[in-house]
Formats: sequence, structure tokens, C-alpha cells
Amino acid sequence: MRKNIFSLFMVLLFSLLLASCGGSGKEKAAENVYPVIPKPVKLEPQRGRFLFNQDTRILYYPANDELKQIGGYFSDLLKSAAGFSMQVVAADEDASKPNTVFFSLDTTLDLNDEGYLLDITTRAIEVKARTPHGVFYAVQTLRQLLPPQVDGGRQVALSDLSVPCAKIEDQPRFPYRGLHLDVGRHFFPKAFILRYLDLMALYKYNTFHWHLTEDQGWRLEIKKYPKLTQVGSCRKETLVGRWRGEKNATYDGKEYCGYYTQEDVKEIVAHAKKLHITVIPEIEMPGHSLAALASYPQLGCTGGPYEVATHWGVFKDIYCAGNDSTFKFLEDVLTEVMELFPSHYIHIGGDEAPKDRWKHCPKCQARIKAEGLKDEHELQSYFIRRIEKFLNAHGRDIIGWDEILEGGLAPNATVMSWRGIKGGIAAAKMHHDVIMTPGSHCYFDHYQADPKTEPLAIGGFLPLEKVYSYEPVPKELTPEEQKYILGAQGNVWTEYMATTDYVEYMVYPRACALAEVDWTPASEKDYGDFLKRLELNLEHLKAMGVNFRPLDKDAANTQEKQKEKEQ
Ligand code: TNX
Repeated sequence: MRKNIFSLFMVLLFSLLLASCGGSGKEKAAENVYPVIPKPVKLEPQRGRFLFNQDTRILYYPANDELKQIGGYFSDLLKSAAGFSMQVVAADEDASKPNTVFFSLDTTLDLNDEGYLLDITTRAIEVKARTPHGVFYAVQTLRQLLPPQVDGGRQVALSDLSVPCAKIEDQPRFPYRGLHLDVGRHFFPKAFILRYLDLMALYKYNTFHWHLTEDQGWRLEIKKYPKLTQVGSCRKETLVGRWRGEKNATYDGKEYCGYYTQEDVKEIVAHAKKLHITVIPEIEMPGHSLAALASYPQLGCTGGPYEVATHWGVFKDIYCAGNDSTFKFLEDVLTEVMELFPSHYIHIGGDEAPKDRWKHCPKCQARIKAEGLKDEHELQSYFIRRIEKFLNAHGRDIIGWDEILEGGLAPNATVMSWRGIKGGIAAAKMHHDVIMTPGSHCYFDHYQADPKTEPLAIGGFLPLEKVYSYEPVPKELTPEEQKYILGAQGNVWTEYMATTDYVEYMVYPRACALAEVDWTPASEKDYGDFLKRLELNLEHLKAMGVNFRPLDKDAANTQEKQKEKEQ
């Protein structure tokens, strides 16, 4: 009996001890939160935190300029919040030291080129990747694990300057993760473009599609054709409200101008490079070209005169395809574009080009005959192929909107599928690369809620959850064909976005959702979990003063409506 009581006592004591250890351990682990977006492929939470202090150093191995640069970038990120700069030093061996952030490259890792391993312990932070891209993305993950005030550059108490311990294995699902910006309809200053890129990097986007030319404005300095910016970068006024045809239009009577100098572009491209972002310029042809025609009327079929457009829509005056001087002009422009932009791809537009003028243009008709083309669609195809040949000869490839499929696809073109996913499917079946940007899920110019409760937008309805639900690989494709889907892109057309604040309101947090579509394996996606992470993650954007659309706005709207009903 006594023995029994003794063993019962021992068992009780032992289980109490166990429970208290396990309990406190769990609590400790539970203190750590990981609001990382896009969600890493694998994240094992660990107890404890790594604390940064004056003596924390960034070590990199091997001695590699890109790693050194990423170290400098990370040190700069922390500088104002920490009140000190971490030293960035080349390591003499491939081993981490206590109180260091250790970057190393290892080409034998079983990851893709943008993947990384991140091991955060109380002793040190270790980052391993095959290439510097992966190291850069590990730093973005660290950035999201740090207190949000760090992103705001505000001083943080040293005791708060820490990241939660974890073991992370991460890599992107798609190699193309894009965000676009139309600076033709509205022009945004260089400082905003730099900030747009900073935010893209935070969410691991790697491609900025910069839509630089439009009917309503030509925004890129071209030295050989100064009128493009002297004339083409200004419109005499702008439509007020929604476009409902000329009869119902009112204009603001204010001249609207803006363009980027080549120096601006160089700065933007260099900044993007540091953020591991490729800038793909878009020079629209043959449509959306009124600003160019207004500058050089001989480029159109009728010879003009033309005016830079003052309202939105699709215009009938486009580059003349019968005119050899059109191609000379475009080749000259593209030559300067290639000097400014090192990107492998140049986007040549190709969308929304009505064939009305070509039908009645003797030169275009003569071209159709001479080239043995069937119709104006084949003439568009001839146009794009000719430009493609020129760019291919200079080692570049073209991307075009899905209209470039009509009349025959240029041999090496990548297709951006925007009118739904049909174009993407057709192109992949023809073994052409595809970027998915269907209006249904990727158009950040569409409404995010009931239009009555939102600022004026172009139309549509694309709430956050719908963006999140997007699956870029169409079921219709075989596994072999699926490989042609390079990724998805969010498009930001700015007809109705006149201010940088409004652009941010439309892009965030929808761009956070699309970032996860592009990065995280489909099987790991979970909207509820995303929302929980997003709520915390948005504190980073708040700290940076980003005018994102608040998550509780829908709830607030519903409450408003409820109140109205009750009154
Ligand atoms: C269609 S998407 C366009 C743009 C407009 C946009 C508005 C595409 C290739 N062309 O010119 O701005 O719709 O949503």
C-alpha cells in the first residue's frame, strides 16, 4: 500500500513536471508569430528570438559583390530603427559565428535559383542559397519578421530589435512574378516609382512591367525624337469622371504633362536591380499610339493632324503599317530603349489596334498585297514579326498582349493573356511562354467592393479573396504544356487613378494576395490563414505610410449600411 502510494505520488510529480515544461515551452513558441507574405513553402517555428545589437555583424561567404551589396542593403534597412549600422564583412570560412547574420552560397542545394534556407536561432542567423537572389529573398523574409517600425525607419528599443527563431525552406512556384504600372494615362514621379519597387521587393515580386507609352501621353525621353516628349508628353486637358462618349464628356481645361528623362530611367533601373527586380519596358504598337502620332504625324495613315488623347478608350488612329518610316522610327526608339533597359524582354503591346485606318490606307493595302497577306489581322502579325525580328537580332525577345495571336503568332513571342485565359491556353499549346494576367483576377483597376462605397474606378469587381483564389495554370493544359506558364502579373491601368495615394489604395493589399499566388505552392494556400498573416503584415505598410485599402473597410461598410437601415 505504502509502495503504491509512493509510486502514485512519483507518477503525479513526474507528470506535473512534464506538463509544466511542455506548457511553458508551448507558450514560448506561441509567443512567436510569423506574418510572412508570401507564405514560405516550409516554416518550422522555434522557441526564442535572435536579438540584434551593436555587435551583430553580417558575414558573407564567398567574397562576392552581390552578397556584399545585399548585406549593405540589410544593414541600411535596420540603421535608422537600430541607431547603429551592422558591419558587413567577407567571412574567411564557410561557417557562421555567434551574433552574426551569415550569408552563404551553395550551388548544390536542392532549391531553385530564387530559393533559400533560413535558420534563425538565438545564437545566429544563417542564410543559404544557390544564388544571391535567394539571399535577397531571405532578407525580405527577415524584414517581415522584424518589428514593422523598422520599415518606417523609426527608432526601436534595442530589446525589440529581434526576429523569432525558425527554420525556413523556401522557393518560388513561378519564375515570373509581375506587377505592372500604366504611367501613360497618369504620370507618377520618379520617387513614387522607386517606392513602388521597394514594396514589390517586400513581397518578392521580381518583374516590373512599366507601361510607358499611351494615347494620352508618351512618358519616355528619346533623344533622336525630341518631339515625343515636347509634344507627346502633354495633353491639353483631361476628361472629368467616367468616359460615356463625347456627347456626355466634360473636361477639366488643365494641361497635363510628364515624362521620365533617360537619367531618371537609369536611376530606376539601377534601383530595381538592387532589389532583384527586372524592369520590362512597354512601347505600345501598333495601337495606343496617338501621343506618338501627335508628335510625328507622318507615322499615321492619314498624316494627321493628331492630338494627344484627352479621354480614355480605344482610338482608331494607329501606326501606319504600310509606311517604312514607321518601322525606321520604331527601330530607332527601340534602340534607345535597349540601351536603357537590360531586360531580356521588351513588351511591344499589340492590344486594341482597330483596323479601320489600315483598311482604307493605300500603303497598307499595298503592303498586304506585296507580302501576300490575307487581311489586316495578318498585317498586324506582319508588323509584330518585323519588330520581333529586329529585337531578336539584338538578343532580346518580345512580350505582347494576347491580340498578337491573331493573324499568326511571331515565332519567339511570349504572350500576356489578359482577355481571360484563352489566349494563354492557345499560346501554351503552341509551346510559347505565357504570362497570365486575366482581367477576372489580375486587374487592380477594378472595384474592390460595391462601387457606391468606393472611389470612381473603371468597373469590374475584384475583391481580395478573388485575387487570392487565382490559379494561374489552366486545367486544360497537359503537364508538358503547363511548363509554359511563367507566372502571373497584376495590372494597374490608371485611367481613373490620378494620384499616388489612389494607386496604393488599388494595389495594396491585392498585390499581397497575388504575391502568394505567384510564390506559394497551391496546396499550401489558405485564405483564412493569409488574412491572419496579412493583418499583422499590413503594419509594415502602415509604418511606411502606404495608403492601402484597410481590411476592415468592408466590415465598416456593412455596419454603415446596417445603421442606415435602422435609421
Ligand atoms: C484594356 S489590358 C487595356 C488597357 C486599359 C484597360 C482598362 C490591355 C492590354 N489594354 O488599355 O487601360 O483595359 O482595364
